[in-house]
Parts: sequence; structure tokens; C-alpha cells
Amino acid sequence: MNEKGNFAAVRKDIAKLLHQPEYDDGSAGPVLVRLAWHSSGTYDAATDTGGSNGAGMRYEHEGGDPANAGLQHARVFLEPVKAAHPWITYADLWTLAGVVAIKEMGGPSIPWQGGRTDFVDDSKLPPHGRLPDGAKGSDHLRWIFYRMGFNDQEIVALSGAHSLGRCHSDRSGFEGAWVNNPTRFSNQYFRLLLSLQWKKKTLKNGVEQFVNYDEDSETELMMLPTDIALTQDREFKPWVELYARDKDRFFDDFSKVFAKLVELGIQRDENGVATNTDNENGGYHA
Ligand code: DDH
Repeated sequence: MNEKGNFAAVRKDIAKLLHQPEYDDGSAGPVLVRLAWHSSGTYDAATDTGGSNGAGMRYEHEGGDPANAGLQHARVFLEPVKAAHPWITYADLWTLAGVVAIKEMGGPSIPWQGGRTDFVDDSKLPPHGRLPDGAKGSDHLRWIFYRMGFNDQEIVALSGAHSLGRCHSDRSGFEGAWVNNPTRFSNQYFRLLLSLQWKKKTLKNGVEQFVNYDEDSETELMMLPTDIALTQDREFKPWVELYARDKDRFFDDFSKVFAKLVELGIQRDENGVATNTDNENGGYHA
């Protein structure tokens, strides 16, 4: 049987590899979500550069961006899936893996379509610095996310992905998880942003982050300066409050905005078929 285009089979294989008892909190899920986000989040709407097409993180120019430190773990987890389904492009595989991981970790279903190309167009390579810097504030968040075409509500909804996973001092320099159960997709990130008291802490490496004030709790939770900025900004804060009290609304909005994220830079015809998947003006196939 010709397996080409059988995304259901790929989804099954991704779901099977999520359980990784030796890795982090026992799941490959969070780092796969970050891979999908970082492969898409380099997009610049004004110049139509960056985005998931091309799977540029395979190469030093994009893979070597310090913002992408640690994502090789995610790519290695997915290699057996690529080997079993060689017809799928890396660009499709990485974005689909994020979508599958979110669902498997208890999150919403997210609409996803294939058709991304692994064709690397040198004229569309994103420069370093397109991804957000956790040490900064609201102005920086708007600068980064407006460039992709997102609004304030979408910025807050996307940030709710920090209910997953953790920071690693050897990757970003920050350390720790945002929530107690970081392999379960939830609105806990928003709830904790509002319910705990956060104080600034300088780590041994000199990096500043926020940690919860509650001395009784067994584990120390963390927030990035960019996370705390959402509660200090007049436009962002009402969305934090809404998502903290209305989990269903958060799931709906997150599903829509993550679907938009992984489509950045992908052009489709009226049948949904991707049309910018080839380029005669230079570039190379992996
Ligand atoms: Fe994030 N993120 N992220 N993030 N992110 C980190 C980890 C994870 C920022 C910084 C960091 C999004 C937005 C932002 C995930 C998903 C998403 C880490 C830690 C830093 C730092 C990396 C490490 O040390 O391993 C900043 C800043 C922003 C922002 O400005 C809004 C978005 C939009 C998403 C998304 O998926 C929609 C996930 C998942 C992780 C956990 C990764 C892991 O390995 O665990």
C-alpha cells in the first residue's frame, strides 16, 4: 500500500513516542511543542520570511540560533517517525508533532494541514533574534508577535503553552517549571500567575527570573519576566484573568491561535493545497 499522505499513521507514531521515562518529566511532549513553535515563530509578515516552510533548523544558520538551544532533543525524538514515513517533510512533521503532543497531553484538538516543504529558500532565511527573549517586557512581546501578525489576545493565549515543560539552565539559562504538572495541558499557568506571589530571584548564572513566594510549597515554581509582564500590562491582563477563570475559552482560543501559528508563511489555494512549496530561483532540497 502506498503510505504517502497517511498523516493518521504519522500521528499514531508521534503519540507512541511521547512517553520517555528517562527524559525530563517523563514526556517528549513539551519539547515537541516548543519545536513546532520555534520553527513557525520566526515568521515576519512584512517580508514574508521565516516560518515553518523549509525546516531551516536542520542547518546551522537557524539551528544555531541560541534561542533554539535544546531543540535537537525534539528533533532526535522524531527521527524514527521520519524513518518510518520518509515521505513526510520535516516541516510538516515538526508542526504536526506539536499539535499531536498538545492533544495527547490533554489539550484541545488543533486544526492542522500538511503541505509544507523542506525546500530551503536562502532568501527567506530568518535572522537570529526573531524569537522572544524571556528577560524582557511587554514592548518586546508586542514587537515580536505583532511582526508575525498576532494581536494582544493572541499573545496571551499563546503564552498559555507555558503550562507545559520547563526551563533548563543549560539551554536558556532560566531554570524550573511554571506549574506542578508540566506534562498536562491546562490553564494552570494563568491561574498561578494571578494566585501566587512572585518574587525576583537571581540564579547562580546571573539570570533573573521570578519564583513563587510560598515557602510551604515543596517545589519552587517559576515565571519568566515576559510571563510576569502579562499581569502588569493593561491590555494583556484582562485576557490572563479570562483564561484563568474560563478553561474552555482558553482551550478554544489556544486551538485557533496555535493553528494560525503553524500556518504562518504557508500559502494555500482554495482547496487548501499549499502553493508556495517550490522555488525555481535557487535554494536546495535536503
Ligand atoms: Fe516558551 N519558553 N516562550 N513558549 N516554551 C521556554 C520553554 C517552553 C518564551 C521563553 C521560553 C511560547 C512563548 C514564549 C514553550 C512553548 C511556548 C523556555 C525554556 C523559555 C526561556 C527553554 C529551555 O530552557 O529549555 C518566551 C520569552 C515567550 C514569549 O515571549 C511569549 C509560546 C508562544 C509557546 C507555544 O508553544 C505556543 C514550551 C512548550 C516550553 C517547554 C519546553 C521544554 O523543553 O520543556
